[in-house]
Amino acid sequence: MMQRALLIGINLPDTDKDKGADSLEELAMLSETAGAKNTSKVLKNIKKIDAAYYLSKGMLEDIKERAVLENDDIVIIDASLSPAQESNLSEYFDLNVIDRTRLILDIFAVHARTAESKYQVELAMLNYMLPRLKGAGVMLSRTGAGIGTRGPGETKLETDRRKIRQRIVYIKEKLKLSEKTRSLHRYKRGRQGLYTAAIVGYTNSGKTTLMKSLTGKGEKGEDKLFATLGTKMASIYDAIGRKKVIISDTVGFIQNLPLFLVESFKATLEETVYSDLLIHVIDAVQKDAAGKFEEVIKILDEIGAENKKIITVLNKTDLLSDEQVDFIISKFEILTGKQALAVSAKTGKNINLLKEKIFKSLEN
Ligand SMILES: Nc1nc2c(ncn2[C@@H]2O[C@H](COP(=O)(O)OP(=O)(O)OP(=O)(O)O)[C@@H](O)[C@H]2O)c(=O)[nH]1
Ligand SMILES: [Mg+2]
Repeated sequence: MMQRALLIGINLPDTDKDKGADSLEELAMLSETAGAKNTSKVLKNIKKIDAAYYLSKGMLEDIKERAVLENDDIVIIDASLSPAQESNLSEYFDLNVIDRTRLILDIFAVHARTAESKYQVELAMLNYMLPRLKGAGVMLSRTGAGIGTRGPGETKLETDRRKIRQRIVYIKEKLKLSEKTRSLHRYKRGRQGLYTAAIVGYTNSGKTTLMKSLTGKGEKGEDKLFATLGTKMASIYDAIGRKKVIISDTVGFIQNLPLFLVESFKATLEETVYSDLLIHVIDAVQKDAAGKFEEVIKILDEIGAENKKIITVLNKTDLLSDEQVDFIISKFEILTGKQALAVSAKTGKNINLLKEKIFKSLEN
């Protein structure tokens, strides 16, 4: 389903200029991943957030005029809107209006494959919907298929408040069960002296491709945000084939990821929290690699994985010259105080070196 989307980027007074534009670029990628076509973008400098509409009166008029001219189907605001702001804007524009969170939820819904990730996405969506229900439970957003209205898999999302609460309890129990199974597996691995390493990083940084390059298993990477939502595991062996480390690939991070979404993915993220080592993948060619690095570290803090051993890899270096790679590595070191290993998951550059580092760091 193709929808014309008008994307509204936001520059707040206390953040630096590039941040809003960068985030808007990312919003464009997100909306493309969600299936929007012919998106147009506007960046607005906000002096003060309006309680009822988020945007100022003048901006509202501008946007409405533009949406009519362009024949847009949906307006996507690069912010976290309150339920009231969302419905007020929707009414004012006479269009479906969604925020960044709902767009991400929508992508999650379409990409969830495993039973566990479907439950996790549904849980996140139900939690998102609860405060947005009117009366007995009518969703504020206009229904009908399209971005911002989809549920995970074939599930029809419940809209009755009482039933939603029951469903949340049911899903939480299901997730607790899968958590138990995981913890049992971890316990067994621990008893066998098996080490685990989790690949983490910003979405689209190349985690799944690295997984495949390291282990020979897993899926092909995709040029999409949030292609991976569940956890996949595969093993690597040391040079003499005696020692084994289990590698897991998991959901990527993004800036302004709402905490409730992180919490919904607790079961998946546990592999990260309980692993012996993290392999943090950075996309060397994206804008603001250092900012995205910080964003990932922040989320690792939030899920309680801040004190882990970390190997940082700078991926996609096949797209850069040696000089550029050296420059980024040293700049990264100055900015973060950390060393990074330049690799290419695609061509296999330094992947054996990475393997060596993995075994070495787990020895001590
Ligand atoms: N040139 C180049 N492209 C790469 C490399 N590694 C990954 N890519 C590409 O980057 C895109 C994203 O790769 P994925 O492996 O799916 O990234 P991911 O981190 O798993 O992404 P999500 O699961 O969506 O968070 C794909 O188009 C890959 O082909 C690399 O070393 N070099
Ligand atoms: Mg992936």
